[in-house]
Amino acid sequence: MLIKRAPDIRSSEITDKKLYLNRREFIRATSVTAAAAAVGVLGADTLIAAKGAPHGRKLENIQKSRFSTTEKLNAWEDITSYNNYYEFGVDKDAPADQSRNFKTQPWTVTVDGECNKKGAMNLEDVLKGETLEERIYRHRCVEAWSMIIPWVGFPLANFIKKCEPTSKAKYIEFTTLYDSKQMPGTRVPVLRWPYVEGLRMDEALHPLTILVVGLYDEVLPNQDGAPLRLAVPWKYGFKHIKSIVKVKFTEKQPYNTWQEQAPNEYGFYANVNPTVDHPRWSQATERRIGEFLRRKTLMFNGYGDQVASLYSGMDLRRNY
Ligand SMILES: Nc1nc2c(c(=O)[nH]1)N[C@H]1C(S)=C(S)[C@@H](COP(=O)(O)O)O[C@H]1N2
Ligand SMILES: [Mo]
Repeated sequence: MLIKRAPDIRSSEITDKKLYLNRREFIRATSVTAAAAAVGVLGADTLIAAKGAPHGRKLENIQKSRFSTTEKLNAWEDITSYNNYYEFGVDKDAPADQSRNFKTQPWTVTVDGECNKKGAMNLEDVLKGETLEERIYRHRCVEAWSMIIPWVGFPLANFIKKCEPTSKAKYIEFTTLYDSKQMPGTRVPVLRWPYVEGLRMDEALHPLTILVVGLYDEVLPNQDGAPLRLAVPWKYGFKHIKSIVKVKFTEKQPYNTWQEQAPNEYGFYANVNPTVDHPRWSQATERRIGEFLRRKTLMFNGYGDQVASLYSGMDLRRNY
Protein backbone atom coordinates (compact mmCIF):
# COMPACT_ATOMS: atom_id res chain seq x y z
CA MET A 1 0.00 0.00 0.00
CA LEU A 2 2.86 2.32 0.78
CA ILE A 3 4.67 1.48 -2.41
CA LYS A 4 2.21 2.90 -4.89
CA ARG A 5 4.47 3.64 -7.79
CA ALA A 6 6.10 0.24 -8.07
CA PRO A 7 7.66 0.39 -11.52
CA ASP A 8 9.17 3.79 -10.94
CA ILE A 9 11.13 3.92 -14.14
CA ARG A 10 13.16 7.04 -13.47
CA SER A 11 14.40 5.87 -10.11
CA SER A 12 15.23 2.39 -11.26
CA GLU A 13 16.97 3.77 -14.30
CA ILE A 14 19.21 6.03 -12.33
CA THR A 15 19.80 3.80 -9.33
CA ASP A 16 21.51 0.50 -9.03
CA LYS A 17 18.66 -2.02 -8.70
CA LYS A 18 19.83 -3.74 -5.55
CA LEU A 19 20.48 -0.56 -3.59
CA TYR A 20 17.19 0.79 -4.84
CA LEU A 21 15.34 -2.21 -3.44
CA ASN A 22 17.22 -2.00 -0.14
CA ARG A 23 16.19 1.58 0.25
CA ARG A 24 12.59 0.74 -0.55
CA GLU A 25 12.60 -2.01 2.12
CA PHE A 26 13.73 0.56 4.63
CA ILE A 27 11.08 3.07 3.64
CA ARG A 28 8.41 0.36 3.61
CA ALA A 29 9.24 -0.31 7.26
CA THR A 30 9.25 3.28 8.38
CA SER A 31 7.06 5.57 6.34
CA VAL A 32 3.40 6.47 6.42
CA THR A 33 3.06 9.55 4.25
CA ALA A 34 5.54 11.33 2.04
CA ALA A 35 6.06 14.09 4.58
CA ALA A 36 6.53 11.55 7.33
CA ALA A 37 8.91 9.71 5.05
CA ALA A 38 10.80 12.93 4.46
CA VAL A 39 11.17 13.47 8.17
CA GLY A 40 12.02 9.82 8.70
CA VAL A 41 14.52 9.77 5.92
CA LEU A 42 16.04 13.12 6.80
CA GLY A 43 16.26 11.90 10.37
CA ALA A 44 17.83 8.60 9.36
CA ASP A 45 20.42 10.38 7.31
CA THR A 46 23.45 8.39 8.30
CA LEU A 47 21.62 5.08 8.35
CA ILE A 48 20.51 5.37 4.74
CA ALA A 49 23.78 6.85 3.59
CA ALA A 50 25.44 3.82 5.16
CA LYS A 51 23.43 1.66 2.79
CA GLY A 52 25.28 3.36 0.01
CA ALA A 53 22.40 4.99 -1.86
CA PRO A 54 24.10 6.34 -4.98
CA HIS A 55 22.53 9.75 -4.87
CA GLY A 56 20.19 10.62 -2.06
CA ARG A 57 17.38 8.92 -0.27
CA LYS A 58 14.00 7.98 -1.65
CA LEU A 59 10.86 9.88 -0.68
CA GLU A 60 7.59 7.92 -0.92
CA ASN A 61 3.95 8.74 -1.68
CA ILE A 62 4.71 11.86 -3.64
CA GLN A 63 1.66 13.34 -5.35
CA LYS A 64 1.75 14.55 -8.92
CA SER A 65 0.96 18.22 -9.35
CA ARG A 66 -1.30 19.88 -11.90
CA PHE A 67 1.18 22.75 -11.92
CA SER A 68 3.90 20.63 -13.56
CA THR A 69 5.22 21.32 -17.03
CA THR A 70 5.41 18.37 -19.43
CA GLU A 71 8.72 19.38 -20.99
CA LYS A 72 11.64 16.99 -21.06
CA LEU A 73 13.37 16.84 -17.68
CA ASN A 74 16.99 17.70 -17.17
CA ALA A 75 19.02 14.77 -15.91
CA TRP A 76 19.87 14.34 -12.23
CA GLU A 77 23.48 14.90 -13.23
CA ASP A 78 22.72 18.31 -14.81
CA ILE A 79 20.72 19.49 -11.82
CA THR A 80 23.30 18.39 -9.27
CA SER A 81 26.57 19.31 -10.96
CA TYR A 82 25.78 22.71 -12.51
CA ASN A 83 24.82 24.88 -9.55
CA ASN A 84 24.87 28.42 -8.26
CA TYR A 85 25.49 28.39 -4.53
CA TYR A 86 28.17 30.89 -3.68
CA GLU A 87 28.44 29.69 -0.09
CA PHE A 88 30.17 26.68 -1.61
CA GLY A 89 32.18 28.46 -4.29
CA VAL A 90 31.45 30.55 -7.36
CA ASP A 91 32.18 27.91 -10.00
CA LYS A 92 29.23 25.86 -11.25
CA ASP A 93 30.88 22.59 -10.27
CA ALA A 94 32.06 23.78 -6.83
CA PRO A 95 28.86 23.27 -4.80
CA ALA A 96 28.60 19.55 -5.65
CA ASP A 97 32.11 19.05 -4.38
CA GLN A 98 32.28 21.51 -1.49
CA SER A 99 28.84 20.76 0.04
CA ARG A 100 29.44 17.03 0.31
CA ASN A 101 29.70 17.02 4.13
CA PHE A 102 27.25 19.83 4.80
CA LYS A 103 25.17 18.99 7.87
CA THR A 104 21.42 19.33 7.28
CA GLN A 105 20.26 17.46 10.37
CA PRO A 106 19.12 18.67 12.84
CA TRP A 107 17.74 21.80 11.14
CA THR A 108 15.94 24.74 12.67
CA VAL A 109 14.04 27.54 10.96
CA THR A 110 13.61 30.71 13.02
CA VAL A 111 10.33 32.55 12.49
CA ASP A 112 10.38 36.26 13.23
CA GLY A 113 8.76 39.63 12.57
CA GLU A 114 5.09 40.41 11.99
CA CYS A 115 3.51 37.10 13.05
CA ASN A 116 2.09 35.37 16.11
CA LYS A 117 4.29 32.27 16.03
CA LYS A 118 7.75 33.70 16.49
CA GLY A 119 10.50 31.34 17.52
CA ALA A 120 12.44 28.27 16.45
CA MET A 121 10.70 25.58 14.42
CA ASN A 122 12.50 22.38 13.61
CA LEU A 123 12.29 20.91 10.14
CA GLU A 124 9.97 18.15 11.34
CA ASP A 125 7.43 20.81 12.36
CA VAL A 126 7.86 22.69 9.10
CA LEU A 127 6.93 19.45 7.31
CA LYS A 128 4.20 18.37 9.72
CA GLY A 129 0.88 17.71 7.98
CA GLU A 130 2.27 18.36 4.51
CA THR A 131 1.66 16.19 1.48
CA LEU A 132 4.73 16.28 -0.71
CA GLU A 133 4.18 17.00 -4.39
CA GLU A 134 6.35 16.63 -7.44
CA ARG A 135 6.45 20.01 -9.18
CA ILE A 136 8.18 19.91 -12.54
CA TYR A 137 9.20 23.54 -12.99
CA ARG A 138 11.13 25.57 -15.50
CA HIS A 139 14.15 27.18 -13.88
CA ARG A 140 15.59 30.25 -15.57
CA CYS A 141 18.84 31.66 -14.22
CA VAL A 142 19.52 35.38 -14.78
CA GLU A 143 22.72 34.19 -16.49
CA ALA A 144 20.48 33.00 -19.35
CA TRP A 145 20.65 29.25 -18.89
CA SER A 146 17.65 27.14 -17.95
CA MET A 147 16.64 23.67 -16.84
CA ILE A 148 13.50 21.62 -16.27
CA ILE A 149 13.60 20.37 -12.70
CA PRO A 150 11.34 17.89 -10.86
CA TRP A 151 11.29 19.45 -7.39
CA VAL A 152 9.52 17.80 -4.49
CA GLY A 153 7.91 20.20 -2.07
CA PHE A 154 4.78 21.83 -0.74
CA PRO A 155 3.16 25.27 -0.98
CA LEU A 156 4.95 28.03 0.93
CA ALA A 157 1.42 29.27 1.74
CA ASN A 158 0.94 26.27 4.06
CA PHE A 159 4.02 27.21 6.05
CA ILE A 160 2.99 30.87 6.16
CA LYS A 161 -0.37 29.88 7.64
CA LYS A 162 1.43 28.03 10.45
CA CYS A 163 3.31 31.25 11.29
CA GLU A 164 0.08 33.30 11.59
CA PRO A 165 1.30 36.55 10.04
CA THR A 166 -0.32 39.77 11.27
CA SER A 167 -2.04 42.30 9.02
CA LYS A 168 1.21 44.30 8.98
CA ALA A 169 3.05 41.51 7.16
CA LYS A 170 3.41 42.78 3.60
CA TYR A 171 6.60 40.93 2.69
CA ILE A 172 8.49 37.82 3.69
CA GLU A 173 12.26 37.71 4.01
CA PHE A 174 14.34 34.52 3.91
CA THR A 175 17.87 34.02 5.16
CA THR A 176 20.38 31.29 4.29
CA LEU A 177 22.62 29.65 6.87
CA TYR A 178 25.92 31.49 7.30
CA ASP A 179 28.46 29.06 8.69
CA SER A 180 31.98 29.78 7.50
CA LYS A 181 33.21 26.49 8.97
CA GLN A 182 30.96 24.49 6.69
CA MET A 183 30.66 26.95 3.83
CA PRO A 184 34.10 27.74 2.44
CA GLY A 185 32.67 30.19 -0.08
CA THR A 186 31.62 32.54 2.72
CA ARG A 187 35.24 33.10 3.70
CA VAL A 188 35.49 35.15 0.52
CA PRO A 189 33.58 38.46 0.40
CA VAL A 190 31.99 37.89 -3.04
CA LEU A 191 28.58 38.67 -1.51
CA ARG A 192 27.51 40.10 1.82
CA TRP A 193 26.67 37.07 3.93
CA PRO A 194 24.25 35.70 4.84
CA TYR A 195 22.35 35.42 1.55
CA VAL A 196 18.93 37.09 1.86
CA GLU A 197 15.90 37.00 -0.43
CA GLY A 198 12.35 38.23 -0.24
CA LEU A 199 8.88 38.06 -1.75
CA ARG A 200 5.82 40.24 -1.58
CA MET A 201 3.15 38.45 0.47
CA ASP A 202 0.86 37.77 -2.50
CA GLU A 203 3.80 36.23 -4.41
CA ALA A 204 4.67 34.13 -1.38
CA LEU A 205 1.07 32.92 -1.02
CA HIS A 206 0.72 32.10 -4.73
CA PRO A 207 0.11 28.36 -5.27
CA LEU A 208 3.12 28.12 -7.62
CA THR A 209 5.50 29.16 -4.85
CA ILE A 210 6.86 26.16 -3.00
CA LEU A 211 9.31 25.14 -0.34
CA VAL A 212 11.46 22.35 -1.73
CA VAL A 213 12.80 19.32 0.18
CA GLY A 214 13.40 16.87 -2.65
CA LEU A 215 14.52 16.31 -6.21
CA TYR A 216 13.53 13.41 -8.50
CA ASP A 217 11.68 11.64 -5.64
CA GLU A 218 14.74 11.80 -3.42
CA VAL A 219 15.88 13.97 -0.55
CA LEU A 220 17.23 17.28 -1.89
CA PRO A 221 20.97 17.11 -2.55
CA ASN A 222 23.09 19.59 -0.57
CA GLN A 223 24.23 21.50 -3.66
CA ASP A 224 20.57 22.24 -4.52
CA GLY A 225 19.84 23.83 -1.16
CA ALA A 226 19.10 21.05 1.34
CA PRO A 227 17.32 20.69 3.54
CA LEU A 228 14.91 23.49 2.57
CA ARG A 229 14.94 25.89 -0.40
CA LEU A 230 12.49 28.07 -2.24
CA ALA A 231 11.17 27.70 -5.79
CA VAL A 232 9.30 30.58 -7.47
CA PRO A 233 9.25 29.47 -11.09
CA TRP A 234 8.30 32.77 -12.77
CA LYS A 235 11.32 34.53 -11.24
CA TYR A 236 15.01 34.39 -12.02
CA GLY A 237 17.04 31.74 -10.25
CA PHE A 238 18.57 34.01 -7.63
CA LYS A 239 15.20 34.34 -5.87
CA HIS A 240 15.36 30.58 -5.15
CA ILE A 241 17.17 30.90 -1.85
CA LYS A 242 18.82 27.77 -0.46
CA SER A 243 19.31 26.20 3.00
CA ILE A 244 16.81 28.52 4.67
CA VAL A 245 17.31 29.10 8.41
CA LYS A 246 15.18 32.17 8.94
CA VAL A 247 11.82 33.49 7.78
CA LYS A 248 10.80 37.01 8.76
CA PHE A 249 7.52 38.79 8.05
CA THR A 250 8.06 42.48 7.36
CA GLU A 251 6.15 45.65 6.64
CA LYS A 252 8.88 46.99 4.36
CA GLN A 253 10.30 45.47 1.20
CA PRO A 254 13.35 43.34 2.06
CA TYR A 255 16.71 44.27 0.63
CA ASN A 256 17.88 41.13 -1.18
CA THR A 257 21.50 40.12 -1.60
CA TRP A 258 21.81 40.59 -5.36
CA GLN A 259 20.02 43.92 -5.30
CA GLU A 260 22.50 45.08 -2.71
CA GLN A 261 25.39 43.67 -4.74
CA ALA A 262 24.46 45.50 -7.96
CA PRO A 263 21.24 47.52 -7.74
CA ASN A 264 21.35 48.56 -11.39
CA GLU A 265 21.54 44.89 -12.48
CA TYR A 266 19.30 43.02 -10.04
CA GLY A 267 16.01 44.17 -8.58
CA PHE A 268 13.61 42.95 -5.95
CA TYR A 269 11.02 41.49 -8.32
CA ALA A 270 13.32 39.61 -10.69
CA ASN A 271 10.41 38.36 -12.80
CA VAL A 272 11.67 36.57 -15.88
CA ASN A 273 11.22 39.16 -18.64
CA PRO A 274 12.67 38.74 -22.13
CA THR A 275 12.00 42.40 -22.93
CA VAL A 276 14.14 43.82 -20.13
CA ASP A 277 17.79 43.04 -20.67
CA HIS A 278 20.37 42.67 -17.99
CA PRO A 279 22.66 45.71 -18.43
CA ARG A 280 25.48 43.42 -19.55
CA TRP A 281 23.60 40.84 -21.64
CA SER A 282 20.31 40.03 -23.35
CA GLN A 283 17.48 38.20 -21.60
CA ALA A 284 15.63 37.48 -24.85
CA THR A 285 16.90 33.92 -25.22
CA GLU A 286 18.25 31.17 -23.03
CA ARG A 287 20.31 28.03 -23.33
CA ARG A 288 18.53 24.99 -21.94
CA ILE A 289 21.25 22.93 -20.31
CA GLY A 290 21.73 19.85 -22.50
CA GLU A 291 20.58 21.58 -25.70
CA PHE A 292 22.55 23.22 -28.46
CA LEU A 293 20.20 25.81 -29.98
CA ARG A 294 19.02 28.68 -27.85
CA ARG A 295 15.34 29.06 -27.01
CA LYS A 296 13.24 32.17 -26.74
CA THR A 297 12.72 33.17 -23.15
CA LEU A 298 9.04 33.38 -22.22
CA MET A 299 7.49 36.22 -20.24
CA PHE A 300 7.25 35.18 -16.60
CA ASN A 301 9.18 32.07 -17.66
CA GLY A 302 5.97 30.74 -19.24
CA TYR A 303 3.83 31.18 -16.10
CA GLY A 304 2.15 34.40 -17.25
CA ASP A 305 -1.40 32.99 -17.26
CA GLN A 306 -1.04 32.25 -13.55
CA VAL A 307 0.93 35.25 -12.32
CA ALA A 308 0.66 38.24 -14.67
CA SER A 309 -2.31 39.60 -12.67
CA LEU A 310 -0.07 40.02 -9.62
CA TYR A 311 1.68 42.85 -11.46
CA SER A 312 -1.16 44.60 -13.25
CA GLY A 313 -0.58 48.33 -13.30
CA MET A 314 3.10 47.95 -12.44
CA ASP A 315 5.87 49.19 -14.71
CA LEU A 316 7.93 46.03 -15.11
CA ARG A 317 10.74 48.02 -16.68
CA ARG A 318 11.20 49.98 -13.48
CA ASN A 319 10.34 47.08 -11.19
CA TYR A 320 12.82 44.62 -12.64
N1 LIG B 1 21.99 30.73 -0.51
C1 LIG B 1 22.05 30.80 -1.84
N2 LIG B 1 20.95 30.54 -2.57
C2 LIG B 1 21.01 30.60 -3.92
C3 LIG B 1 22.19 30.98 -4.60
C4 LIG B 1 23.34 31.24 -3.79
O1 LIG B 1 24.45 31.55 -4.29
N3 LIG B 1 23.23 31.12 -2.43
N4 LIG B 1 22.19 31.08 -5.99
C5 LIG B 1 20.90 31.31 -6.64
C6 LIG B 1 20.95 31.20 -8.11
S1 LIG B 1 21.66 32.48 -8.96
C7 LIG B 1 20.35 30.17 -8.79
S2 LIG B 1 20.28 30.14 -10.49
C8 LIG B 1 19.77 29.01 -8.05
C9 LIG B 1 20.37 27.73 -8.55
O2 LIG B 1 19.72 26.63 -7.98
P1 LIG B 1 20.22 25.16 -8.38
O3 LIG B 1 21.71 25.13 -8.14
O4 LIG B 1 19.49 24.23 -7.50
O5 LIG B 1 19.91 24.95 -9.82
O6 LIG B 1 20.01 29.10 -6.64
C10 LIG B 1 19.82 30.38 -6.10
N5 LIG B 1 19.89 30.31 -4.65
MO1 LIG C 1 20.91 32.27 -11.14
